[in-house]
Amino acid sequence: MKSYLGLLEDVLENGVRKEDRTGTGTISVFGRQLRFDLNKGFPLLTTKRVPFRLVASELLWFLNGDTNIRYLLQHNNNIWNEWPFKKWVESEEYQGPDMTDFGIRSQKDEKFNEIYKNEMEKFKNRILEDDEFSKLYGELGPVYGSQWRNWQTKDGSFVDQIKNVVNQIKQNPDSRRLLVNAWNAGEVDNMKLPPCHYAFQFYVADGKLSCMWQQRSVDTFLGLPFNIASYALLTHMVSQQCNLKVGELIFNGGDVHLYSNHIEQAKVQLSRETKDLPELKINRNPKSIFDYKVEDFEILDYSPHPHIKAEVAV
Ligand code: UFP
Repeated sequence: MKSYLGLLEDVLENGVRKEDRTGTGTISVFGRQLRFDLNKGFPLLTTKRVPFRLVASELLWFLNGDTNIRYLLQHNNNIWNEWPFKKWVESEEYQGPDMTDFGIRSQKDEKFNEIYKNEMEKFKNRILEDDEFSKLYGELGPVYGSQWRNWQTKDGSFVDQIKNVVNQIKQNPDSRRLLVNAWNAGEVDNMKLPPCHYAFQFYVADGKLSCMWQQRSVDTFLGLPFNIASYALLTHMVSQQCNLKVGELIFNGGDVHLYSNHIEQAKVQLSRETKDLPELKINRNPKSIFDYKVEDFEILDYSPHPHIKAEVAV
């Protein structure tokens, strides 16, 4: 996993200052690739702890075709909360304290942060307990899960890209069309967050399954370690379903950036020694790619350096 740290160094050295949608500010480079041999261990960073449990529940949520945060909250996964929360606090129905620019303000203003956390807790509880509310405010729009499993065609039918790609890998492993695409140009405007990792392709050779994904926008410190683990897990699952060994995992990034409030954290991470990679154990051979549960996965021999706190830019 030296290559991830190499990328952090690259962005620190070559990154150009660039303003961004969130108002945080970044340093950024364009067009980078990382490659991981999945036979050399599971690519979870060892220079800080990456919460694998959250990676797994998010991936299963995508694979379920689900686009409502309720499932994530039921699995104690809070990584998508900010987007629906924004919709809620900007709605006519919301009567609580002013939450304008809550992302930035909660980082800078301790008193506001308390009020924000309190509103967020109330919001989460309502999503979990109130069906109507969750339908209205827990929905993220046609994000990953919807495009992966239910891409709507012109004639109104739906394409299950995941089912199709797994079948194709089994029946036609030499195909050069083993692709899943989440960038649905006609629907991007309805999504709370247009896909960051917008396409992936599988490749079979020598009985091994490789996967390459495309990511238009890369939060190198917070997002990327998560994205690497997620595609590594997906590749292991698909290879198990198709009776193949795992091959390589390849990341292609477009706007690869470090937020200005992650720079010190990135330097801390670079000062740490890498350790041996953990192993992924899948405890069961489920009957399809859609039948996995979080408990089926175990990460063995993972003893990373501690977590490094950093704020998400919303
Ligand atoms: N981001 C990631 N990985 C993800 C994800 C988001 O790095 O899986 F969903 C980051 C990239 C960027 C921000 O910093 O979230 C999305 O903002 P934008 O849509 O403006 O690129």
